[in-house]
Parts: sequence; structure tokens; C-alpha cells
Amino acid sequence: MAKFPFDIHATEGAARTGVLRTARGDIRTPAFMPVGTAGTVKGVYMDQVRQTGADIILGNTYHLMLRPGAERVARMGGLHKFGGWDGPILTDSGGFQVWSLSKLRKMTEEGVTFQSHLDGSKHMLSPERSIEIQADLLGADISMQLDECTDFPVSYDKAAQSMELSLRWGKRSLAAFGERSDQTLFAIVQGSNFPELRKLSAEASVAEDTAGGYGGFAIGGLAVGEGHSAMCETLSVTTPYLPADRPRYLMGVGKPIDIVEAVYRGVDMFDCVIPTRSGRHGQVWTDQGPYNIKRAEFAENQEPLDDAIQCPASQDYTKAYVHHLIRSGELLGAMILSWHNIAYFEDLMARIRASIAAGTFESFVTEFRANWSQPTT
Ligand code: PRF
Repeated sequence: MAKFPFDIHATEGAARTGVLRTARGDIRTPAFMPVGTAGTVKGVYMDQVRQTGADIILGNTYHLMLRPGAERVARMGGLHKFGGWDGPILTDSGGFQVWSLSKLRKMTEEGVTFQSHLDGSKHMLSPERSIEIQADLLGADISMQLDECTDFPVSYDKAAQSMELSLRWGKRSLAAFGERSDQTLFAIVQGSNFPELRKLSAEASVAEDTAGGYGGFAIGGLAVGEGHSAMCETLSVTTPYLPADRPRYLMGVGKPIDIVEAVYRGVDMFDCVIPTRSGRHGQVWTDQGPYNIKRAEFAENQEPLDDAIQCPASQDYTKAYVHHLIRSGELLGAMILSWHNIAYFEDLMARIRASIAAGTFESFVTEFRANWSQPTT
């Protein structure tokens, strides 16, 4: 079962809702994966993450290979046991984090060498080593191929070269992954904002999708500065080239409006640090967009954060209290907002799934666009 069964229950336009059945449990799609970079969803206990309705979390090859080391995680029983999460885990392959975090990276055909952002130590990631770390040492349910996240903006020729390198790394990742009964590997489509390159990348990855091939297809290289409408346009010219019966994952996205628009264009899975990272800075997410609880107007506001969300963080603390905690730099403020924001994102996904199932997603999207009061560029 190198490809997890993916049962699509309902579609509306390009949007789909269904269940991806992994060996460690079902993932209801469209799904939002809270980011557990270093084996922890920052500031939130795993049972709280579970309570928000999250079916799967994400882990990072890059961070875990540097600290505490992938071999150490393996000796401690793998990432699920080490971190106390028994549901599915998807790990990112490391290429993107090297691109965004490391110092002095050097790309070759073989792979990427880089200096750790923690202590400057030198490391190497190849497609084969990334698979070894993800699938063998961390024990990820879903591994990602090693890819190169193309710079933005970039010329057509550079984007083409980068996308072709990712395709070759995808082939090597697939070969290294081999046949596995209860784990799967996703391809990553690149090509910047060039429709022809996205098409070529998707078609070439899909051509590898033979028996024992890719279990799903990710769309990488977006949300890197191109802006909301360019991202939407690229999605519209990419998802039609991906197989209808495999899950599609938009990497590192995004804000609620980005997620709604991507589902509208046929995406099934998302991950983003926004709920936790922005929560640590006082941001509270709503259907209108985020606001900051530090604002003076909340100093004596007795309302709960958000009564509509079935989560203790959303219902049991007043805005005035969280305002005080964040202003005081109290740890609990960051914890409450991280938990609440994940619950908000998971609630949004549940509403998206329900509206696709009910055949009302089109009006859900229209209403969501009208309510969203933040710039979307
Ligand atoms: N590649 C990988 N991980 C990613 C990205 C990518 O392009 C992005 C881009 N938004 C986020 N995470 N491997």
C-alpha cells in the first residue's frame, strides 16, 4: 500500500472532500496540518492539537537532522513516539528550509550542502539521505521528495533549470523510497509562475506515478512573494494536470483566504506556521482576517476570544485576560492564542468540508470573500 486509499466523497467545481486513509488513521480532506517543526507544535500539547480536530501534523527534516539528530530520534523510537503524536505525520524534505534558513548553501546535482543556522556546522542533504531521514529514521507516514524551491522572482530559464533539477531529484527520491507497505511519498511540482513549466513539472511527475509510485502531489514554490492573485492563477493552471484520484498538497499555505481559494481550485492539504507563529505575537484569526489582541480597545473586553469555536482556548478566556498576558510577555498568552488559532483553522476546514459535502461551497466562497476585510495581494 505505497499509495494510501483516497476516497473522494463529494466534489463541487474543482473542490473535493474525502478521506485519505493512512496506516495511522484517516485524514479528512481538505485538511490543515499544524506545523510541528522540531517535534512540537510550538506552545500546544499534542492532546490539545488532537482536540482541535487536526488529523495529521507536519515535521521538518531540516530542523530534526540538526537537532537532536535524525539517528537520535530513531533510537528514541521514531518521531511519533518521541513527540507523543500517534496519528499520521508528514515530513518536509528539507530543501525548502535549507533555502529559507541555512547559511552558505551550495546546490549540486548530487544534493545540497549547507551550514546549520544553529551553529554553522556543515551538512549534506541528497534525495537519498532525505528519504532515509524521513521514512527510515523519523518514520514519517508521508515523506516529501527533495526539491529546490525556486527563487522569486526568477527568469524563465532559471525556473526551468530549477524545476528540472527537482524532477531528477524526484526520480531519485522515488527509487530510494522503493516499495513500502505503510508509508508513502509525495512529488513536488515546481515551475515558479510560468504556466508551461507548471504543466511540464506536473506531467513529468505524474508520468512517474506508476505502480508503487507517488502517493500524492504537492505544489511547491508558491507563497514566496508572488502575491495572492498570482498564486491563485498558478494554482488554476496546475491542478488540472494532477490526477483527480490522488491528494494534492499546497506547501506552506496559508492565510484563511488563501486556503479557501486553493480548495476552490482543487487543493486537498495545507500546512502553515501562521496559527502558532502569529499567535505568539498576539494575532487572533477570524473569518474577517487577523487582529492583534494587544490593541488598547481589548484591555477591558469581557468577551471570550471566539464563542463559535469549540475549543477551551477560544471559549474560556476573555479578550481582556489574553490582552494582558500577551502585553506582559506571559507564556500562557502565546499558548492560548496558538491553541485558539489552530482550532480556528481546523474549524474553517470542517466548514469547508461540510459545505462541499452539502453542495454549498460556491456560496461559502462568495460569502468568505465578502467577509474577508484584509488586503489579499
Ligand atoms: N518545497 C518544500 N517545502 C515547502 C515549499 C517548497 O516549495 C514551500 C513553498 N511555499 C513551503 N514549504 N519542500
